[in-house]
Amino acid sequence: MDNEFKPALIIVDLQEDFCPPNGALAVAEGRSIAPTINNLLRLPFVKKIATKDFHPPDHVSFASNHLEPHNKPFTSFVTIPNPNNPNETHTSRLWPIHCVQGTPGAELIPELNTSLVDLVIEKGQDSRVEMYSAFEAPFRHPIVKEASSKLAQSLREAGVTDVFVVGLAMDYCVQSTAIDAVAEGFKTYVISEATRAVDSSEQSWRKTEKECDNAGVKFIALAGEELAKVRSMQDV
Ligand code: VGL
Ligand code: ZN
Repeated sequence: MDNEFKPALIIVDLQEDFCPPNGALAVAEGRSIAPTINNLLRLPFVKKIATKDFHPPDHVSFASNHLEPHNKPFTSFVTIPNPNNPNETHTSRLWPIHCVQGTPGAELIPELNTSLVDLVIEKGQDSRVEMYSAFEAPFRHPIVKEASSKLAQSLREAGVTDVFVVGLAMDYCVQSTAIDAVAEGFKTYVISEATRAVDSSEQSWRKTEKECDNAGVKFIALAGEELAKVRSMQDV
């Protein structure tokens, strides 16, 4: 059926380390989106997935794993090669130590109603590569299969057509996950009220929106027609 509509909800990295007051990489107002996301979890999405940034202690994105002077969290960058092709490289920002496997900072925040989540996907476990996207690392020549998650597969198995992305952080993992969702063939939306950015400036927000728009990701509002369509599924 051409007009089949099977929406999924992807909740990106709603974890302690991305939330005030104690998160190592706290995103302003990060915790405040939990009630909105819990309301979304009550809608009839065919699949509800939460992702977790889940790094080993020696992860390449931690500033502390690099040498002076290029090891300042938030301001230093590192050039990361594709583990399977040194000629493909990717420049990436360095961060404070965050979301280390087995630490409290890696936990989903308790405000999130995980009883309504079908599947939790961990990402970023390969210490050699940064992985903002819940689908795969940013390399394409070739794709780093060892780092890929089972997200695309599980969406396809559920027959998903449309993907609604929320969570943290809008300008990193939400953006990358949404752009990869388009590349995987899904109609993709980011719900503006249900995400927050590391850089919350108007200028940065607009830049992210533009990059998403160029990639075919649509920013929508809670009150928009796309979610009305999801809500209407429970009435039929
Ligand atoms: C993220 C920075 C580093 C995110 C993850 O979830 O947006 N940002 N690791
Ligand atoms: Zn990370």
